[in-house]
Amino acid sequence: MESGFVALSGKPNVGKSSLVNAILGRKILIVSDKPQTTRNRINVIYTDDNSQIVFVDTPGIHKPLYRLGEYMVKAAVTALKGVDIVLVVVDAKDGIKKPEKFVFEYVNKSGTKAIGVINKIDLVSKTRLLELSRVVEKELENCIGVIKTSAVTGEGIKELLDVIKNHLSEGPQFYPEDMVIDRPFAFMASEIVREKIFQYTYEEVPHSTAVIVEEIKERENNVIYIRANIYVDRNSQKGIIIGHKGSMIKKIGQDARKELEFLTNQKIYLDLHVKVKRNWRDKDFIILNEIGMRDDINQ
Ligand SMILES: Nc1nc2c(ncn2[C@@H]2O[C@H](COP(=O)(O)OP(=O)(O)OP(=O)(O)O)[C@@H](O)[C@H]2O)c(=O)[nH]1
Ligand SMILES: [Mg+2]
Repeated sequence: MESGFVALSGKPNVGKSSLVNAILGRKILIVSDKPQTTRNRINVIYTDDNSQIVFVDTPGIHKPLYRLGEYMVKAAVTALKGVDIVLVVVDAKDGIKKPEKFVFEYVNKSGTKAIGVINKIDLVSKTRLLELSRVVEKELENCIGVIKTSAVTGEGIKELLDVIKNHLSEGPQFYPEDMVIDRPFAFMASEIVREKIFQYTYEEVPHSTAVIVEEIKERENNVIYIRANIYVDRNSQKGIIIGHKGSMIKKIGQDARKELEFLTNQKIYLDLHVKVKRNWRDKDFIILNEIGMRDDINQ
């Protein structure tokens, strides 16, 4: 069997997690139209008859403002080492500016083989792509190819997978063939709730939110009971998450429940509670540990 580890790297919001979902052909990772959606390093496993590719999704590399952000960037940068290939994802619409060069610097320093991925090609003209490819190829020192993709239309996804497969070598099967993610169900559940918060709230609110699943149990009637706490930075944000007469938390809960029911094929009872922990992004290690940052920091 051919196998290997492939990290995705790039500034926030370029479509790293969307690309992993597109490759796997199903939604496994949460995505949103706001930057800094992904907070952890997450392994997503692609397996077919003769290969296994472990995609390592990472948080977007940015200049952090909070300790949470520092941990996220550290998790992203650490992932560059110890993988066989890094997919350096850029947004075709944004082009190559300072934030992209900041990412390229880390990638070049890692010495890892890189494939440039120009994503969101559905949003730009073909002429622009030629020039962009040239720049990416020039800036990435260990570049073994540049692929143009759209995680939305699926264009270029097969080609990307083929190029990755061409660079894999003989290796072990790292995970069981039916495993698609290396995180427990509680993590998936908290991420899905967080995705709905990212979808429905704005400005600092999504970024000030953490979701921690406190309890999961299966009841006699086959209903899975999930209790989760939603932590925010300030009282005003608690009000926004709850919404007028509870309308917002209801919407978040309904959407998350439906997705969880689809995922598990079981009825879900989702019990959400909103709590305030002032400045948790800068100092609350309990929360940072709970949302899985500690593993990322210590590796
Ligand atoms: N039009 C278009 N939109 C895309 C494409 N790929 C991703 N998006 C959108 O871009 C936004 C960001 O996608 P994500 O996959 O969350 O990006 P990310 O790089 O994982 O972002 P972080 O986790 O914040 O670093 C979402 O709104 C996606 O729907 C694409 O190929 N075309
Ligand atoms: Mg992401």
